[in-house]
Amino acid sequence: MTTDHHGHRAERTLYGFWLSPYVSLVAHLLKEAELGFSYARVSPFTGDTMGDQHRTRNPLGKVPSLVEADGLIISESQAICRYLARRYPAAQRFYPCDDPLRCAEVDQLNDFLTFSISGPFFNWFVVGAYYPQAFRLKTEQESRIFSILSMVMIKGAVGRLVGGSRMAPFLLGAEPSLPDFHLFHILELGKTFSGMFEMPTINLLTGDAVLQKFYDSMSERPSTREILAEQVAERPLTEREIFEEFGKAHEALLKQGRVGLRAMFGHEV
Ligand SMILES: N[C@@H](CCC(=O)N[C@@H](CS)C(=O)NCC(=O)O)C(=O)O
Repeated sequence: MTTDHHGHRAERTLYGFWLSPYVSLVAHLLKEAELGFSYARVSPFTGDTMGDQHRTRNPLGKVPSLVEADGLIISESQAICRYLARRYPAAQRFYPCDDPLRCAEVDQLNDFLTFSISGPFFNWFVVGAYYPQAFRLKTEQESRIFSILSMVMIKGAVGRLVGGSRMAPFLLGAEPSLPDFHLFHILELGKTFSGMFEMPTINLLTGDAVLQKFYDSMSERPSTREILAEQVAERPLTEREIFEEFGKAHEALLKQGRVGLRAMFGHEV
């Protein structure tokens, strides 16, 4: 049984770190559905996600993982959110799995977001800035080309999403649902990391009034404010881990990776 930071017995524990958009997405649904949880930090930057302890929660070595009081363990943010809605009626307001028609509407947005925006966005940021800076890779030219192509693809997909949704101010109208939380955390990642990695183009809010209105409406929600405050509080630790510890924790992986990159790019990396 886990305990919260006041030492009380906690019902469930969310493992991960606040700056992860996927961890924050799950936290968002938990908070909106008023499902209490405690938080335990597991960081990929120090190698903890690949450690034995976390691999018992998720053999794939990713966060978030959610552990329930009855021992159930589940990973993958979308799977966790769907599970919560199926088990707890309070979460169905945001993922209406009891209503096939409304749920289909939510699912199609979630799937588009995951496949065409969130995954490619993550790769854009990892290949374009995060790995090159954290590992000090000499791949400026290659990373720049990847970044430009990613930007074109992702901005196009975001344009389709916004153009094809109600945006009043949320994707499906006046009330938010799961894809709104997902979109918000992609936008927030772009906003935060564009500054941290000096990569202005990944801030998708720049110059987009409709997305900005969506972002502002999401930001007014108490759940969002709480999550953003946690992110701000944890940011110095996360920055230190990314820029000072990440390379050291992944030296073995890096050694192999450099050989491959050198062979592909034809120069030292
Ligand atoms: N599809 C997963 C993505 C989770 C993910 O990529 N999490 C990152 C942190 S933002 C992670 O655990 N990275 C560690 C690694 O890839 O080794 C989800 O939605 O939960």
